[in-house]
Amino acid sequence: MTILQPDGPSFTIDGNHVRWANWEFHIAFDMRAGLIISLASIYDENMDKYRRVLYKGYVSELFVPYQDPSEEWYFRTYLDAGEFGFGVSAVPLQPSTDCPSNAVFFDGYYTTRDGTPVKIPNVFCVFERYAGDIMWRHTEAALPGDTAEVRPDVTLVVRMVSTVSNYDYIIDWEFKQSGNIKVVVGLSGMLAVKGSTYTHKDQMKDTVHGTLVSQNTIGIYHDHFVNFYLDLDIDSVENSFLKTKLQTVWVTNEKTPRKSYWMTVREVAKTEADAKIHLGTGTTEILVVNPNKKTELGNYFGYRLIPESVAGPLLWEDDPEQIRGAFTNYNVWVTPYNKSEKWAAGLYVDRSHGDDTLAKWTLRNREIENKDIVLWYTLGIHHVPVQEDFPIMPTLSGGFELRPSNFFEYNPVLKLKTLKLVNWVNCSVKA
Ligand SMILES: *[C@@H]1O[C@H](CO)[C@@H](O)[C@H](O)[C@H]1NC(C)=O
Ligand SMILES: *[C@@H]1O[C@H](CO)[C@@H](O)[C@H](O)[C@H]1NC(C)=O
Ligand SMILES: [Cu+2]
Repeated sequence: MTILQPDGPSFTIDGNHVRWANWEFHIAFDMRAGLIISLASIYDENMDKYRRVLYKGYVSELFVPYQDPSEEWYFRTYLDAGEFGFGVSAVPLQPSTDCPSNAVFFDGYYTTRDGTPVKIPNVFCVFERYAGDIMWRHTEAALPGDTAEVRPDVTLVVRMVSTVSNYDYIIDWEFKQSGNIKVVVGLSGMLAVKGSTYTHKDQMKDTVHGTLVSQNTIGIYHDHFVNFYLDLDIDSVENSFLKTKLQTVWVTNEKTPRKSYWMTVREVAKTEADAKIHLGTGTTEILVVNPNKKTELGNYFGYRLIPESVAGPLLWEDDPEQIRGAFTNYNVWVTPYNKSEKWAAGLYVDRSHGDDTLAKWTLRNREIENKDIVLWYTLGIHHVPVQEDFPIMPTLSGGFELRPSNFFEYNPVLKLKTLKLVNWVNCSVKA
């Protein structure tokens, strides 16, 4: 496979600053969080300036509770960032396989307890991706000759892989010219397995807490919860959090043949309690707006969170393990910015009792309207192992997207030119 960029990549790197197409942002390595994206701003052609979207975003914690209550397994309820270090566990990316051949690599540094610097070479890669996707298109059938306009979607990906003992987490931050930021967490690696005398499912009489994935080998049920800290600054620091419910309205008058339609009911979250959301229970749009700035048409500048994964915890809230992993009690939380509140399960999580978690902080029920706010989103995957996950699991992905919502006056990629196609005859001859 060949990827050719004869004029080089179309991003520039200045220290840890990356500029590409209409985006600019900063990347940093942190022992605990791994990849940190900050100061992400997008150029607005209409206003002729860069506009801030994300002040800071990173993986704040992971919670991986195994579902086997036996003596040897009950305590396996890992908090991967706080206990192991999601950054310390990051691995050097292999050129051309972990990242495509047009990728540019960054090294990461951290210090050991005695102050010795340690380098993780190739800890991040940055590359332009064209995967054959469509950015936007339309065929105007009413015009002669079926006039069609299509723009292919070229995006920029920042990648890190963290191998926390048995599992490999692939973290991608993908920037799109449309203003979307797509974050994908891919799971691969090895299952945590338990030895057993069973070699066939028919022998399994007592309760086993998983799936027989190979002879004498049980893949234990577990969850993966990944919490993202998202300090959005939608075109400046003071923002508000809105929940928009889509509600069905039943028609009672005779003026329309319709029996029903839906309307939006918008609610501004005034305090932290208003902003706790269980996803999957209703149709709610999650929106961060700048309540002080509107488009020319009068809509607040905003960005939506589009969650792909809506799983929540299945443990009792008073289970000691769930108290430690209480940041999973809701998929979405909003807090006022506080420099001491960075880690969803607390600063010191090892053998913690859950005294310093999102669930505790938000009990103060602070005001969050028109303030510097932080959005916390937990992506969850319930993992019932299957034989195909053994011995190495093909990547399973989950993610979310941040998408402009009345942030621009109109489609920001409308004026983009289409790609110029080049036939590299020599290249195919060599191959
Ligand atoms: C900031 O967070 C810390 C830790 O949760 C807390 O002790 C402190 O009171 C918070 N400050 C404010 C202003 O909420
Ligand atoms: C293709 O190969 C020919 C002959 O070797 C050379 O003259 C030409 O510059 C090459 N074209 C490209 C695009 O590399
Ligand atoms: Cu798993």
